[in-house]
Amino acid sequence: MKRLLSFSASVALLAACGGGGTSAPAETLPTDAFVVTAVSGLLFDAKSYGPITAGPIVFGYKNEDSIRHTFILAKGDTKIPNFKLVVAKKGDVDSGPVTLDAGTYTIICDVPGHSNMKATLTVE
Ligand SMILES: [Cu+2]
Repeated sequence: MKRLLSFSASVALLAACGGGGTSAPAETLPTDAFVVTAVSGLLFDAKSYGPITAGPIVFGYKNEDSIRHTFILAKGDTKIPNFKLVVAKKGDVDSGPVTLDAGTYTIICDVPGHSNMKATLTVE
């Protein structure tokens, strides 16, 4: 019995240490997230997204490019406060909740030089 216990403890330890070499476990996207992907060529994977329903929503952000990208929402010239997703490298994901009123939003990446990374999000 004692042997069995220590065996499973070391398996758990191995599993926890497996993979990337970082101490934090890899983040995964919530299954209910609305996912936007950054792709090569300083682009999002679509020019427009939605329509989605107004209210609380969880966004997921996925990086299929090799450089850092961010995900910010703006309505007109006003950025939605306290909401920013960051994916630093290929394969990274980030997610977070935000509550949106109906309207047309712009999805922006604010990394310097990425000013043409823009897409439209329709909320109704
Ligand atoms: Cu970018």
